[in-house]
Amino acid sequence: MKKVLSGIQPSGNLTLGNYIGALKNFVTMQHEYECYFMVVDLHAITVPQEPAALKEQIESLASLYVAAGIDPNKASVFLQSHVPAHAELGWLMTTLSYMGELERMTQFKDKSAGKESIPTGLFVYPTLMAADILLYDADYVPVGDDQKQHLELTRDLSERFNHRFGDTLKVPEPYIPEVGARIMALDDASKKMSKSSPNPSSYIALLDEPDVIRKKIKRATTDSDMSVRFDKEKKPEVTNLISIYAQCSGLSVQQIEEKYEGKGYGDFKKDLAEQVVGTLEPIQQRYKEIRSSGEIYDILKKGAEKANATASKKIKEVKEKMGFLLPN
Ligand code: AQP
Repeated sequence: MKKVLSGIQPSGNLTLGNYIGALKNFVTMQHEYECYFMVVDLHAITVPQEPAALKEQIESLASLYVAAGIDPNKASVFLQSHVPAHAELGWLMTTLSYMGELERMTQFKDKSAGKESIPTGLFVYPTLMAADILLYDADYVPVGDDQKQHLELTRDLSERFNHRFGDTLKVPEPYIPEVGARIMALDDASKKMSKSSPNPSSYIALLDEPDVIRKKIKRATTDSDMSVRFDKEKKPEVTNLISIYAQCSGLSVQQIEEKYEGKGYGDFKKDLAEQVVGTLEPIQQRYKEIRSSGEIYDILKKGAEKANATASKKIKEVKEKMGFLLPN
């Protein structure tokens, strides 16, 4: 069976962008593949996190995975920090990487822009991400298209390793949704919707109350043209809202354009808000149940056991190939 692996950072309130670009695909893929879905807590600390907030974000994100429909009996749900091989292979991958290729990563450039002191972790983040994927021989990695460049680096590193030490690591493929691969901020369609944005009205959080969602969509930036048309170049804001509508309703872009032909943005936005509320309400309901039951601890324990079993075999193989002396 082909393998799938992906993760999300517990670095803030999960957004509709994370859901559409990643989580929604996780839920679909668990029925067809052997899946590993992590909370990448070691990645979250590449920017400073307050310990109590980090702990809450980790538990919240793991619970959201399950609330969104990941079945822990089908897929392994676990924390990256519960599987020591991630940090270990991360270091080994760092030693195979070059400064120049890491400097070219656009996410690094964006996240370090304007900072006086740039954390080293932010710089080497993609080598840890490569390790996350390569430990499990993942065939596919469901991500939004902002992660495509990191995945290309993962492919380069695995090919480099195989070339130098012999065939060991699987070269993975990205799995990027056709519509909604990059959901943009509600207030500025030139920026992606991001959970660590300081402006909460730029994103819809998965745990936002229905009335907050309605308000945010009502205020979302549009244009003066007043036609509901998908056009990334000329109408980026409306195009973004259509992508969200399509992903939440299951309608195609064309069906949405036809539905709102000759109507203004008022009706479109009202219906869009109800589509989003309708998508998130069952997730929020299930989330509350999971948080109050404490069941997530058992799920994470079971998930880590399975992940450790796979990852520890791979790290042993990698170290052997590289020339490390293994313990008896
Ligand atoms: N706006 C987006 N549209 C589509 N997909 C998105 N993803 C993130 N934002 C969007 C996808 O969500 C997954 C988790 O991403 P991550 O937590 O590893 O970090 P990120 O890509 O840096 O996401 P954020 O929300 O912007 O987090 P912060 O603000 O902490 O950096 C990935 O698959 C990503 O593609």
